[in-house]
Formats: sequence, structure tokens, C-alpha cells
Amino acid sequence: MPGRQSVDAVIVGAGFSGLYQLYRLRELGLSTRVFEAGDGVGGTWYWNRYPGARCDITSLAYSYSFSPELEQEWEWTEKYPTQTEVLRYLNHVAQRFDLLRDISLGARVVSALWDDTTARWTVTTDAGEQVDAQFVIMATGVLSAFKLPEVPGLDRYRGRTHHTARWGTDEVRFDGLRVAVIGTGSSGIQCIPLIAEQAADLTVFQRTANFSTPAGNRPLDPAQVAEMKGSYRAYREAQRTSWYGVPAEPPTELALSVPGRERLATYEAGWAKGEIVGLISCYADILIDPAANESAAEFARSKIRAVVTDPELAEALSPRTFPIGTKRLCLDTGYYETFNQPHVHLVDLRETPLVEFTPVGLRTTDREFEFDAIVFATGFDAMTGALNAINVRGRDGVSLAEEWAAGPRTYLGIAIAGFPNLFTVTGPLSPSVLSNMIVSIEQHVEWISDCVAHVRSAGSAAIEATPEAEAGWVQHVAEVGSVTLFPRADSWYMGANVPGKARVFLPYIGGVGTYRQICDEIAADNYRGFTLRAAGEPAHT
Ligand code: NA7
Repeated sequence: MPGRQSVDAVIVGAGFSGLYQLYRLRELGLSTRVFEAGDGVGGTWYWNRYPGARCDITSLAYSYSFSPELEQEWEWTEKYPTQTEVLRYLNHVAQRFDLLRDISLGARVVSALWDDTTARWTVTTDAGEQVDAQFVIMATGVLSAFKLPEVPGLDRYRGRTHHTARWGTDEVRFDGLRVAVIGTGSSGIQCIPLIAEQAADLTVFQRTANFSTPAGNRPLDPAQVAEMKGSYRAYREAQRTSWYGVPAEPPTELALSVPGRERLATYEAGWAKGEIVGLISCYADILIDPAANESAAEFARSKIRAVVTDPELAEALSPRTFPIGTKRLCLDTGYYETFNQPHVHLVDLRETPLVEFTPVGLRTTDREFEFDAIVFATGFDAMTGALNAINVRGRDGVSLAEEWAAGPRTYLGIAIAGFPNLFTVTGPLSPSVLSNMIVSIEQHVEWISDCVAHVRSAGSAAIEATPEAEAGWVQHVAEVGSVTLFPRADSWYMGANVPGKARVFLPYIGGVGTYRQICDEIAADNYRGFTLRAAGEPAHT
């Protein structure tokens, strides 16, 4: 059994969040240890290696801003970077800033226990290593606890199985095979066209049809890159004050206040941008007013009908069960076109639900299917799954998973009452998945680092959110969310994709600029809503 190390901080996870958090804590002079479950750095970009895996924020925007030198020296090659390219970037960052020496790879954290008498955490890994730390920063990712379909028999299936979020490093080919893909979220929509190129026969099992826009991906124009590199500082500032971490003029007009023909032209222009929010940001009320939303949704459905030649199939692929934008929008390259190929089939699981897996394939309420390989693109226990998978216990041994049984409660999505010196990067009830993640990650890491510096310079042992401040934030997040159409969708934003999970709108939709302002004001107001505990002061009661 390895000995017990004592450090200032433990960071859990070495993706975009964990790498930058390590960089910042080192700058502050903290001794820091990072534990990463994967055998390499990269987090989401390490695990999700499925064919077609690509970021749906443009590469020039989806990158760190903290180092102008890094910004200048790194060369992105495409409008939307592939998984391989983002992972190469993160490995470069880890090496360039000499981060690897404090990172333990292949080490999964299984518990984090707070000791109120010493005001320190004990973090334990799956190998039994224990580290004792003043601070713990959970950089565990918002889409990292993957999920499988909740039907029996998977252990009986004898063919190959792959999950998009655990693809592995060996090349996977489907040449000549009968393949099933289950799930039509971003991952399914990205991998289906490429799997169809190889498979002899492909059946897509769709539970909910999704909205997807052609990405219009292309090699980056050197002139555009040069222009961005010449104005990066101003661009980054604009990102930070924007609504979702990508600068854009906010729409002011209401969808139904303009004549139909003008609205269609606006939708065409929004669609042609090839951006996830291209269509829904055409008007100010698309995520608020059901009728406005339906006008955008119907426009998107007309695009599906224009591509898919069989009208019945086009209808089956057309989302009808939720307002557009309230489930994660997708970007694709040839997704709908794929269904025009004779060897590609669609099974609507709402009409004929999945019953079980069998030794040779699977069975729906309608019939049995045989497959050589099944690909699960069935998503994640989003935002809370990775945190709840760790046995986190705060003051009085209270379990985080139990505290959150009725839905996560946080202050700013960063801190949790009863869990001193514990921080969550892009945690539940922060903008997180409703933003360009890198902008949100940098903001959180910087705020957390400033907070840690504040605690240390005050000579304090611990900082903790008050239950009142937390309750106020939980209420604010819910109120802002309830103005929108998001609560109407059975989405992973609402926890609805995981049976038994509390139905709570998990991200904060106030916008990253507004949210940053709130966080900054709280810090400037002597960390309003937090209590500091002096070293040697008796434990809380
Ligand atoms: P998503 O977006 O959660 O998509 C998962 C898909 O799998 C979705 O179509 C689900 O249907 C479907 N699903 C989930 N469970 C089942 C079961 N039990 N049976 C059938 N179908 C099922 O995950 P992704 O990996 O595609 O994307 C995650 C995010 O990564 C993405 O939004 C980007 O932010 C990057 P449902 O819609 O729940 O009915």
C-alpha cells in the first residue's frame, strides 16, 4: 500500500478543467495532485473517440485563452476540430506547461471524506492510495458518467459492443457487418454517417428524433486564422461577456412579429451559419414562446423533408415531442442523407420499444434483430453522475449523493453547503453545458483559484457556502429556467434520461456574461454567502 501524501489540493480529473486548475494552483504555490481515471489526459476528448467525434463549437473559440503564446503557436486546421485534434491540443498543453509531473493517470478517485477536526479532506483512489488535502476540486466533467439502455440481457449478447463514450484506442472497423446504433443524440448523429460507410447493413434505433443542422465543416482559411490571431484579446473579452461563450449580437425581434417571408429568410440565414444556435438565435423568443419556437421547429423539419426522400421516414426523423433547442441541438455532416441509402434503416423505439438483448442481437415489441455489432450512443448521467459516483462525504459524514437525491443544490454551481473547501468546476446550476465549455471552465478555475488564495491569505482553514446562500441560488436558477421552455423537454438537461433521477433543470441559463458578473460581485463583496473558518477554530455545529 503506497504511503499517505499530504498536499494543499487534490484535483479530480485531467480534462480541460483539471489541466488549467493545476496550472493556476501551481502559480499560487500550492502543492497539488491530480488524479485522472483515463490512461491519458483529455477527459471527454480522451474517452469519446468514436468515428466522427467532433466539437460543435468552432476551434478558434473552443480553446484556452489564458496563454496568448499558446493561442498564437497552436494551429487549428478545421472550422470544427475533430476529437483527435482536440486531444492533441490538450496533450500539447500538458507538455508545454509541464503539467504531467503532478498528474496520476489510470487513477480513479473513489472517495473524498472531510474531517472537520483537521479541516482536511482524505481522497482515496481505486488502487487504495490516500492523499490528504486542504482543498478538493472536482474537475470531473459534466458528460463523463456514461449510460447504457436499461433493458435486460446485455450480458447475454455475443456480438461486439461499443459505447461512443468508451471507444478505446484500437481502430474499430465495421466492414461487411450488420450493425445497430442505439441513440440519436450528438454522438449517434455524428457516428451514424461514418458507420454507414462501412457497414453492410445499419439499423438506427431512435427513441427521440433530434434536431440537427449541417455543420458546414471545412478547412480553416489561413486569412481567417490570421485575423483571429491578430485580435484574440478583444475576441476573448467578448466571449467572456457574451450569452453562451461565443460572441454574437443578441436578437431583439420576436419571431412572430415579422412577416412570414422575412422570417423564413432569417431562418435560412441562421441555418446556413452551420452553428448549433444558428437557428434558435434568430429571434429573442424562440426559447420562451411556444408559438415562436414552433415556427423555428417547423423550419428545421422542412429541412429534413427536403433531404430525406421517403416522406414517412422524413416524418419519423422529425422531432415532434419537445420544443426546438430544449434538448441539445446537434451539428452533422450528412446525417439525414444517410437514411436515403438502402442499407440504412430506422426503428422508432417510441412505436416499438426495446425489450431485451438476446445472444444474437436484440428484441423490440415488434420483432427480433440480429447484429454483428451494437453501438451504444446512449449518453450520460449528465452533470451530477460523475460527482455522485464518488463517495463524497462532508461535515458530519453527510453524503453528497444523498444530499442531492432530490436534485443538486449548489451555490453558484461551484460550492456546496456542508462540504467545506470542495469546489466543482462547471458544476450543476452553473451555465456549464449551455455555454462554450472552455469559457465557463476558465471562469470557474480562475474564480476558484482566487477564492483559494483568499482563504490562504486570510490564514483561514476552510471556506464554506451557507445554506441560505445556496438556497437562494437554487431558487434563482429554477426561476430563470422556468421562464424558458426547457422544463418542457425530457432532456438530460432535466435529468430525464436517467430513470429515477430527480427532474431538475441542471444548468443556469442566465448567460455566461451575467453569471460572471454575479460571481465577481460575490467575490468582491468579501465572498458573500460563504463563511470562513479560522485555523484552530472549533468545528461547525
Ligand atoms: P445524448 O444526447 O444523451 O443522446 C443519447 C441518445 O440515446 C438519445 O437519443 C437518447 O434518447 C438515447 N437513449 C438513451 N437511453 C436510451 C435507451 N434506454 N433506449 C434507447 N435510446 C436511448 O448523448 P450523446 O452522447 O449523443 O451526446 C451528449 C453530449 O455530448 C452532446 O449533447 C454534446 O454536448 C456532447 P432520448 O433522447 O433520451 O429519448
